[in-house]
Amino acid sequence: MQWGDEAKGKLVDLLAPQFDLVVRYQGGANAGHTVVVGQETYKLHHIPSGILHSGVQNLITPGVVINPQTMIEEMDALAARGVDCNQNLRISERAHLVMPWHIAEDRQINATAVRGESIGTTNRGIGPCYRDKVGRTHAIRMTDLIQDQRDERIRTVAEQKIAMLRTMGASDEELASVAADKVVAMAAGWAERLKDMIGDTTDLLLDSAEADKRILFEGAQGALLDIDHGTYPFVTSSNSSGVGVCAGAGVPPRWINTVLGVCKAYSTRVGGGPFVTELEDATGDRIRKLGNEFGTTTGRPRRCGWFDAVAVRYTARLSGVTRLALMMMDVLAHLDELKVCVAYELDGERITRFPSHSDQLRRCKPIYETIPGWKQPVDDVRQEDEFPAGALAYVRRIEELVGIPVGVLSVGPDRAQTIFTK
Ligand code: 2SA
Ligand code: MG
Repeated sequence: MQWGDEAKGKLVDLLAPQFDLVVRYQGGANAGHTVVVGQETYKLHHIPSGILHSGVQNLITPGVVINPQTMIEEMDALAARGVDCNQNLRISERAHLVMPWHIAEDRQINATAVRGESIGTTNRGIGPCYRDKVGRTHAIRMTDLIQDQRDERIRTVAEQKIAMLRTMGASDEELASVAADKVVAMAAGWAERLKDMIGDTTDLLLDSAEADKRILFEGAQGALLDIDHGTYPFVTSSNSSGVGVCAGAGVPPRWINTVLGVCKAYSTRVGGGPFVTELEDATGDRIRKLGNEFGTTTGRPRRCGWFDAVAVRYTARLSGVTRLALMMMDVLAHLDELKVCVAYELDGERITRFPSHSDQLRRCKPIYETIPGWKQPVDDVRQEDEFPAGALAYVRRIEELVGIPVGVLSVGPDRAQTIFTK
């Protein structure tokens, strides 16, 4: 519901046993989904967070962009810990490949100031890959990897990309990393390793929906990073809000009946762009420390701030959320006083609508309501009635402001630290 890192991975892992399929539908290796099982921590980037359950089929569908090298490394790391992806992971032949040149191009994007600020991407080649997908002339899809013309196709694109990168001022080292011979050889290895997993996930998904199988769609990043509906241009390059499910996965809207909107009990953002409730002070530092707010993929410190009900009300409505999951309640338990943003002041006017222009959003000042902290740890809470009254008052106020009931509360990273309320 916010800018990502709300702990979707934890919830997907927890809910997965109730489903037949877990489906990733957008984003790529920019995602960082953390799943904690007892003493073990798994950091997933490409692979759906249902992978730890052997009875669940995991799909990577057309809307995802795949870096095969990263994906194979992730599969190997899981295999070393006893998780076998060969049986229960399927990859769409329609999904696009993040190629080495996309990573080089991403660095150039980050070196460019957009409206006075760098977007601060994850450098995973996401934007350039989606750009080529939409542009069509330089794209390479999973299906190309297993066709006879693979080498020829890669060679043609590599040569054009090298010429382009040269004009963009890429270093010799960067140019060497995308040399045609090198990439052709790498692609042969990827094809060999992945060929048995590549297939028509759209057909499989439609068959599953028609057979009344239970399907869980796992979003990546956050709704405010959505390319069409987020804080453009400080967004990712895919539809990372709820509206992205259908196009990315390849399912018609009629099959979606429940939408769980995952949000933190406060806000974080990593990368550039406006952030109305940001705390650039000791309280922000405190939240970062208590919540261990550092990027899963890049290790970057996350910007921290108060819960923004204007923003979450917007994304909850946009995504058709039926229940909210309020995560990281344990972090707020340490603070004396909490604030929730109930409206913005824009150029002297009070608004509750989320502005579409990043410059307008930058000018917005938060209008806060102060709520007393409950100052009591909640890590050991296992039922709703065990929460301190102050914590429940906070939850009720968020429900009112966002207009959606909270159905899940999380008090820590462990599976057991999750309370289902309604
Ligand atoms: P990109 O790389 O083109 O998608 O970056 C564009 C913007 O999207 C943000 N973005 C993210 N924000 C939060 N979490 C993400 N995943 C990682 C994590 C991030 C990390 O889980 O921690 O490790 O830094 C993610 N992926 C993309 C990004 O910061 C840009 O603002
Ligand atoms: Mg994350």
